[in-house]
Amino acid sequence: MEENKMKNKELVRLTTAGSVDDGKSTLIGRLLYECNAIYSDQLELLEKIRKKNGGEDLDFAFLLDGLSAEQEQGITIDVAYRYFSTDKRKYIIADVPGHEQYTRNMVTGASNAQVALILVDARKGLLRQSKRHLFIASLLGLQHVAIVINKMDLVDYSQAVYDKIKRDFVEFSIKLNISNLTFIPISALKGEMVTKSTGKMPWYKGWILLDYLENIQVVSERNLIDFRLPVQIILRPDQDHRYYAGLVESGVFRKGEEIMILPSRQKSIVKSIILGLNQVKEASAGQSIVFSLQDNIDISRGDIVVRQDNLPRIASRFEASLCWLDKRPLDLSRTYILKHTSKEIRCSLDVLRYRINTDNLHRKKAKTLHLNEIGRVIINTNEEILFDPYIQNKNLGNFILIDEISNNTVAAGVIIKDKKYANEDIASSVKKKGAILWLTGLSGSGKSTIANKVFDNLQTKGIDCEILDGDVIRQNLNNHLGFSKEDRLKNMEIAGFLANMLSKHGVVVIVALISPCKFKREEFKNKFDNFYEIYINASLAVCEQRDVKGLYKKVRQGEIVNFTGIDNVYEQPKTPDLEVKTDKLSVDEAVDKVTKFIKNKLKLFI
Ligand code: ADX
Repeated sequence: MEENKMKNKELVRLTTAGSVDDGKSTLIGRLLYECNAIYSDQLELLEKIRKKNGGEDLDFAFLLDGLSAEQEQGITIDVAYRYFSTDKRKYIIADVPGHEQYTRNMVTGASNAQVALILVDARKGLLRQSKRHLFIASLLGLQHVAIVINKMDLVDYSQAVYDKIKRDFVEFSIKLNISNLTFIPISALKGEMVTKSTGKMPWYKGWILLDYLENIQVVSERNLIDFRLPVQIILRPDQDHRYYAGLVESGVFRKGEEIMILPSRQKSIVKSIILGLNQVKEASAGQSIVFSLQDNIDISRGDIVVRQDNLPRIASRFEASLCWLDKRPLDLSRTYILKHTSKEIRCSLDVLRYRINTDNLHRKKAKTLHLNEIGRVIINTNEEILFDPYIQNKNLGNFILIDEISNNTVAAGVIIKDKKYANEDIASSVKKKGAILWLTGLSGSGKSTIANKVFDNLQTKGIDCEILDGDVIRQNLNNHLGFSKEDRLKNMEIAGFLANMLSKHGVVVIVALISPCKFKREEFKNKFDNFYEIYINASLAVCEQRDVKGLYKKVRQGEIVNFTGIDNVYEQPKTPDLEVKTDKLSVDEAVDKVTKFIKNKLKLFI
């Protein structure tokens, strides 16, 4: 009966974080003590210490500190887990050291916690470490964060002090993704507002810490929707039977259901599920099972069992937030081992997009990440991995990086799902396609300007693109060509040839060429895949008035002959795929029009 009661209690995982000396050990000791989780011999020891030191309060810090290896250094060095329970809930506290250099431990402690208690010394307020801890809590998507303002006894239980600290934290956390932020003023040493209140802070109308812990809603972290089961071991008890073992990372796995194996996409029906020693009808997130399938299909370690109508993403390039945990800084020229679910794959960190300054949340360009620094990276893996974004499914969205030589865990990361990431993904499908945007029009109509800006738009979305500009091609390849009809045709031929070659390899090529010959453009349209004729149209008068390069002036002075639109014909497109009237639109509008056009053609989300 007793045991049953224990079993049914809801489990709450807490992580604590704070700075050195803010009284974390005292708080945890106090919680354990008041929830009767301290042994009598430990209590006797505390009593002895109190008498020896002549203090009036038991010093719980001794209790915890005495247990770990930190006495000499005066700091706790590893994550230690403590347990206590109330009538209602069971608690596991990850006791995470406050020293900034141990961010690594905070990541470990917080990665499976539902609640973070961030301790603050009332006399010191919001410190760098608190900011870092808040940031990590938001990065790891913790459901609840409580700012526990300790040592209120040392500031005369002052409301003004509390208000100021609260204001500072709120201001800082606005930019963070933390849904539930709570503030609790306490004195761990005096036992005020930890499990009870003795009325020292009548102005405070919020939770007592323990009541807060007892009452917050802890939604199960388990994702029961997206069924994912990475295969860890393949068992062959005899020739005819094959069993597979693995942990149901998320979702529910049922006997008799059709499943799909990734990456091979083979399908089968679940024949049996064994949990412990029993055959069961279903297994859910968090359970390690053995199962068999109706068909004898080839499955390897690291394959993932899913349902066909709910697939994870498959990619060898993705964007992630990374917390660097090694003394040796990140080296972009090296490879690392990415450990994700049951797979270990070699990877390189392609791009360090930025580093986050956790003091002010600014993003900064950086060449590397040092110990405890956090940044946004793009990772390339040697093989495709199957994943979900972290916010959707923690288990399939997190990974660690291992140094192959030292075997150290050098970083912990979460795979991001955001707009940019989605574009990365789509960009790779565009890669297979490629396209030619052929901008034709008079000199001065705006072809190069538009080409450059559209290029920038596409490139920032991770799309491979290139510009072939008439001036540049002529300078580098075709400087033997002049402006006769014949030479212009040759010029077009060469540009068309290049564009087609590049686009076949998945590049979006933006050509900016007067290309006055209609039949040649038509020929390209028929010959090349994804060729789009875009007419950059401005009247001759407008082009001449702009005269960006001063050429029209020279023409009028007789210094240039055969000039398009003046003494050399420009054959307007009759049915261009797109017409952009640059004498009616602003540059931005024109660029927007072309960008939207290509976006639509290639189904991009820009
Ligand atoms: S095309 O007619 O052969 O397609 P292209 O786009 O490569 O022309 O080159 C045009 C550029 O060459 C113009 O932007 C201008 O700077 C320069 N240019 C020099 N002479 C002429 C000319 N007679 N006609 C047109 N452009 C000229």
